[in-house]
Amino acid sequence: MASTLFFTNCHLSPFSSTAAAALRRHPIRVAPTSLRFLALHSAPSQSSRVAAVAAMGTEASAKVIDGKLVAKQIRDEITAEVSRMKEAIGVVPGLAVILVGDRKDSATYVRNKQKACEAAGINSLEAFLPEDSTEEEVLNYISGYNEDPSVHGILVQLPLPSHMNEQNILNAITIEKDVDGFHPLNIGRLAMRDREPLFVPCTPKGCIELLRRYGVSIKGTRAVVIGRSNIVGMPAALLLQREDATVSVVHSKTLNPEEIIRQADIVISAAGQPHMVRGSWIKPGAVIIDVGINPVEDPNSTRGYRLIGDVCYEEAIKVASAVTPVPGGVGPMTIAMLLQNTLNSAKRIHKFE
Ligand code: NAP
Ligand code: LUD
Repeated sequence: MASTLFFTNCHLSPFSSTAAAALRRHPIRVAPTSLRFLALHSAPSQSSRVAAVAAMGTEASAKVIDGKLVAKQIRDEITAEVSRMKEAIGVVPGLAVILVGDRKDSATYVRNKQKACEAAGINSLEAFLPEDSTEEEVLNYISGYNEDPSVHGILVQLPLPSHMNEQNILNAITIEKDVDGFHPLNIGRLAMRDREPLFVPCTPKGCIELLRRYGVSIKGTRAVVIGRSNIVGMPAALLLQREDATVSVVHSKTLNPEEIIRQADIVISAAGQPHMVRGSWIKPGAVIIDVGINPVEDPNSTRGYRLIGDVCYEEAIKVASAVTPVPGGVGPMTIAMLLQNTLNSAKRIHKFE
């Protein structure tokens, strides 16, 4: 888990922007929500349509977007495809994960990925390297996995220890096995018109998939992405733009974040700031995807902390038309998308439709 723990709730959250402080002095009243964006469109399958409608509930209150449920559905679909492929051509998809160091949060995520692979019938290989490993050692593992025909996806869990050059390491993964979608060639293609990346980064892909499975139409909407990191914010903005949203990106130097966020029909927040987005920052009826995972002290929890999002959930649920919870929102989708990318990689390499 990250080293800094905060104690916060919606009212005590440590706001980092001066604009946020100004907003607290002049709170803005919001009208009741509308369900403008929850008409189902081109839902992918009857079962997910049904689940989406069921999870949406009634118009009276905002809907919880159940990432855990959707991720489970996707993992079930993947399990069936993995077994169809194995029966047809005798190939089992393989994912290699490299974890350097002993960060607790990274170890948890890698363990969850490993378990999800096993459950779906995907072969999972792990390299656990000590914190003081050299960059060369990591590069050696990558070239081994690049050459290994039983490996269809390679993931180096981030962040890496500070003595390592992340760019060198991510660039070394062959783009055909770059199931994280972080290789500059994959990101470049994502950014360009009429180009197709081989893989799209899992967390932003999971956000879009949640919107799709909940029937939220993106085309023509105003979307705001909070955060511009290589792994979430930037690719999320590119994906929304590819889906024909008009996209603004808010970052730590943005002067009036809440003013911009309040115009958004869709918000994807990936700032890593506990409960930064208040109810009064949200346009009534907006759809809120909270990527943030922030540990806060909680003496009632066995772990001594719990996880909260970037968005003040209790306030957002009263204003938005739909909100993802933390945990149980985007996190499980990240893992489901990783399995999907790994399966697709194996299918592409073995030309299996
Ligand atoms: P990151 O690399 O630290 O990037 C954070 C981004 O947020 C930066 O672009 C930063 O702006 C911006 N930011 C920071 N404070 C802000 C503020 N007060 N107002 C507006 N923007 C602000 O983090 P990340 O890797 O993208 O992760 C973001 C959060 O998502 C974290 O909580 C992380 O744990 C979580 N996460 C969750 C998943 C999942 O599967 N659910 C996956 C990945 C990450 P600057 O660019 O100006 O510094
Ligand atoms: N590095 C990721 N670093 C961190 N949450 C994840 C993540 C699952 N190369 C690379 O997997 O995609 C990556 N590729 N990331 N992350 C974060 C990021 C990486 C975050 C959360 C979860 C993966 C997850 O399962 C659960 C939830 O939100 O419900 C909670 C899990 C818990 O600790 O209880």
